Amino acid sequence: MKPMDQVLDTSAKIRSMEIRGAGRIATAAAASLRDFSGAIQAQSLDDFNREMGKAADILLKTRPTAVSLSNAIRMVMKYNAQDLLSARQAVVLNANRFIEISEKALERIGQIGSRRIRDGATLLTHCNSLAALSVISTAHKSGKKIKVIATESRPRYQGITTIGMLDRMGIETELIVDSAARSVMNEVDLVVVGADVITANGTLVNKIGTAQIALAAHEARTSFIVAAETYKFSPQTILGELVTIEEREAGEVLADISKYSHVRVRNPAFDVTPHQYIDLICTEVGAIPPEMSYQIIRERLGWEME
Ligand code: RI2
Repeated sequence: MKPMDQVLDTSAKIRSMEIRGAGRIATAAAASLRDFSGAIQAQSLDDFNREMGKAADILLKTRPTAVSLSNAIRMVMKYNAQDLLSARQAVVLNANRFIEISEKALERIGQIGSRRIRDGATLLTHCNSLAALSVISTAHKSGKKIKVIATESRPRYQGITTIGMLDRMGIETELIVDSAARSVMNEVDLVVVGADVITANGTLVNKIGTAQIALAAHEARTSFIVAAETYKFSPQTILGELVTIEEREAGEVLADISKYSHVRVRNPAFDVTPHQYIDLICTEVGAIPPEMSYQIIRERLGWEME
């Protein structure tokens, strides 16, 4: 396999969602750049920089919403080497550091977030988020008796992955269709979801359906928390940049559209939950109100006005 084929293969898997989840696509991209840096036959530092730039670009274009991807790529590509050997070493170091930080963050989010869960609580989660599941599994492992209601998360049914994971942990679980969220909300003590992007003002961008769950939780006075590593916060939003919402193929929603001549299927993959509906964001550096997102970006992502 040529070095670039490995990058193209990882990119195809991210695009098709064989590799999915904001955290997992970020670590997969970091690992892909690391392996690529060791495999390319660059003759000079300029060659190396050019090839790394191409690979980073390909990975960056796979999915447009999750900022974890661009943050991970930026962290890996932040090398300022004088020669080829040190450039390679820096990329490997950066990538491995990112992957390690990401794993540790999940553990810490679990510890911090699980403190919000009381014994006997019923939780609701949407889609499949490793960060949200870390909160849930840590609460379970600490001996709290919990029940989880999981949505299917149409159209890709990531909820089925979630119930599989909950089942393997031995957690009492109920599966509902997405539109049943309001019907069960009065039984729910706490909603916990992951994040694809958190903006400078604490707005959450997450799997389609999250916003109406947040709205239902707000109306039912049910707590709504987000579990997210700090690399899910978007530095670009400080500059006023809007988050691009990925629109995926119609075929994910309706297999055969050809028999309808006046119908267009829309398939936005994410939606936007305003910060007013979020009680807390659990990150690896602490549980913060959404309004503190700006500080997280300034302090954790080394963001500088350019
Ligand atoms: P973790 C997923 O996106 C979901 O929206 C999920 O809430 C979010 O990433 C975060 O997941 P998709 O790839 O990083 O399924 O917490 O579109 O695993």
